[in-house]
Amino acid sequence: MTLPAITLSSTRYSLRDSVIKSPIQNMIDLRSDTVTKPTPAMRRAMADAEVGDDVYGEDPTVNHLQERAAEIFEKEAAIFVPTGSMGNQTAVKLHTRPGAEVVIEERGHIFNFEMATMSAFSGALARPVRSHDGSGLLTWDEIAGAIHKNAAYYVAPTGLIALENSHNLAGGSVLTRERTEDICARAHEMSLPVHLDGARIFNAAVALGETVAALARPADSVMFCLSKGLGAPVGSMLLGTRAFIDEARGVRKMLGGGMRQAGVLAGAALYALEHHIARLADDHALAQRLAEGLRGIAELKVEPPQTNMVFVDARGDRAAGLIDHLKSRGVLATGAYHLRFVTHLDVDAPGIDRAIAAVREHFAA
Ligand code: TLP
Repeated sequence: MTLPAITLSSTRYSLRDSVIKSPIQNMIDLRSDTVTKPTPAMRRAMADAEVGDDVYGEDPTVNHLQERAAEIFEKEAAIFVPTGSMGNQTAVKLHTRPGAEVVIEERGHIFNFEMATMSAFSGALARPVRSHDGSGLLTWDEIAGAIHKNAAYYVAPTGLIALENSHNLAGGSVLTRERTEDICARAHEMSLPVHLDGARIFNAAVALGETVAALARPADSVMFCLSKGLGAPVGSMLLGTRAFIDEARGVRKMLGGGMRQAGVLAGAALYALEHHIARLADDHALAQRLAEGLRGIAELKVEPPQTNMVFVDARGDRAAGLIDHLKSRGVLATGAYHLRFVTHLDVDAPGIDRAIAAVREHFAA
């Protein structure tokens, strides 16, 4: 069978057309901070990046990124992974044995939004824990109550404690350095490792006035995302001891995450680490602006934002259809009655004001 020849000119859209005609263009896209596009300067850094085959460890830009991330976090080593989920699940795999439990806050991303990978891939079982004050930020006592250590032989042993900072589904809330230190010190007394899902740890650090190194220091491993508030198009990092990262390389390959000339992505990541950290404060200010603008609408309960997320409870008949109304006004958010709005480097104050106006218009009708 002869396949028809496909030439670039015969494809329906050129790359440029698809960018220009994307239906999402000109929308105020507050669904997530994952939606950002690389800036022109970031694209230049990508184009200029030296590359090699990273499966052979020969991509100089990836190597530089890994060294730079380890330096910033004051950890021994780092590995570049395509996604935050892969970074988290690589850590779960390395810290646990099949049949072990992972103690995690009940709204944790690793438990709720990474399929059932911890069971399918690592044979681990989540032991979700509710924070009694509803904050999503567990205390040591709450964690301790869920740990099985030297329990009866028919009880699954705890293998890992997983923390999240900032905690996405708990409103982008931040775990303080002191709380993290306390949890990790007590876990280590019991010889239990702690993994920190720091997808947005730079947001937490900016909000708390801490360094990411201080927030991550007591944890055995930490994952952070480059493709969220930092604005890179792809990629996350997993950090820990050198021995842990050496093993992580094999797990990443098992998961299909061995990348080749990934330096073009690492170039964007290095640019983001250089230029996009301090500006996260602007995203936090925009979240405050949005929360302020939504206050006083009777049908809404607005949670005070701590970082770049605004969660809003919209109850009652009049709240129905809010998300569709927003879409019709060019504003995107996620959720139906529990809405999430996320600020990031591709939205500005006029965009936020447009979102506020669209919500107000819905309830004024
Ligand atoms: N979060 C995404 C969705 O999956 C919900 C988002 O839009 O917020 N940890 C945390 C705390 C995350 O929020 C996410 C992504 C991940 C891990 C996974 O990162 P990716 O999407 O790169 O696998």
